[in-house]
Amino acid sequence: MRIPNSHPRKASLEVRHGLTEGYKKGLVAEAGLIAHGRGECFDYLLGEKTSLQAATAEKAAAAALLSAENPAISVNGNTAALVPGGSVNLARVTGSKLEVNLFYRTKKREGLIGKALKKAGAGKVYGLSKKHRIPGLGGERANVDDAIWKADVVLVPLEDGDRTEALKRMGKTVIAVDLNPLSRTARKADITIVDNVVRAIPNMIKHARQLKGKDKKQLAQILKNFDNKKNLEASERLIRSGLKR
Ligand code: PTJ
Repeated sequence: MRIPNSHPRKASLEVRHGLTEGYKKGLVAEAGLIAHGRGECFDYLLGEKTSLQAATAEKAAAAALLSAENPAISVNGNTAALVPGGSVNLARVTGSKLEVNLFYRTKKREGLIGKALKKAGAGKVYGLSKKHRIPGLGGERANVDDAIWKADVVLVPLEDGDRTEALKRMGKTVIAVDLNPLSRTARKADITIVDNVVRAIPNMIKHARQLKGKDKKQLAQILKNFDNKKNLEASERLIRSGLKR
C-alpha cells in the first residue's frame, strides 16, 4: 500500500507495513506484531526520533562491539523484517557474527530468516545448528549456536528479559535495543538503546564507521563515561514529558 507523502505519520506507517509484509512472508511471529504496537506507543511519546540519550547509547554500543573479542548480533523475526540490510552491515563494520535466535522458534521461520539475511548480503549465518544450551533458561530460545555461545558482547534487539539475564549470568556484555525503558531487558542490559530499531541500527553503523581504527583506550573511555542507569532514567523522563505534551 502506498502512503501519501502528505501523511503526517508516513514514516511510522511504512515501518508498520514492513512488519506486516514480514509477517506475510513468514519471518515475523504473530506476537511480533503485538510487540511492535507496544514499541510504537513508546516511540510516539519519544517524538519518533533519536533522543540525545539514545544517540549516546548507540555510540557506546558501537564502541562495545568494536572492542569485543567475539561480538555477536542476535536476530529475531522483527529485526529481520525491519532491518535485514542494516543488521548485515553492522555485523560487517564491527566484525560481529550474525545468529538467528527466536522466541517463537520454528524450523520454517529460522530458515526464512536465515535466507532473508543471506539475501541482504550476509556471509555465514549462525543459529541453524543449535549446539549449546544457555544455562538456566527454558524453551527453544535457550538453544544457541557458536556465535552467541562464544560471544563476549551480544547485541539483542527486541529481547525478552529472561534471556538478557541468562546471558549476563554467562558473563557476557549485553546491548539491548528496546523502546520501553521500563522493561526487564532495558534494566538488565549493560547498554540499553531506547530507540526504534530502524533508527538504532543505522546510527550504530555510522558511529562504528567513525570509531573504527581508534585505539582501544579511546573506546574504553567512551564505555567508561557511559552510565546506563542514568541514561535510562533520562529516557524515562523524556517519555513522561511526552505524555504531558
Ligand atoms: O521473532 P521471535 O520469535 O524471536 O519473537 C520476537 C518478539 C518481539 C515477539 C519477542 O521477542 C517478544 O515477545 O518480545 P517482547 O517481550 O514483547 O518485547 C519486545 C520489546 O521490544 C518491547 O518492550 C517493545 O516495546 C520493544 N519494541 C517493539 N518494537 C520495537 C521495539 N523496540 C525497538 N524498536 C522497535 N521497532
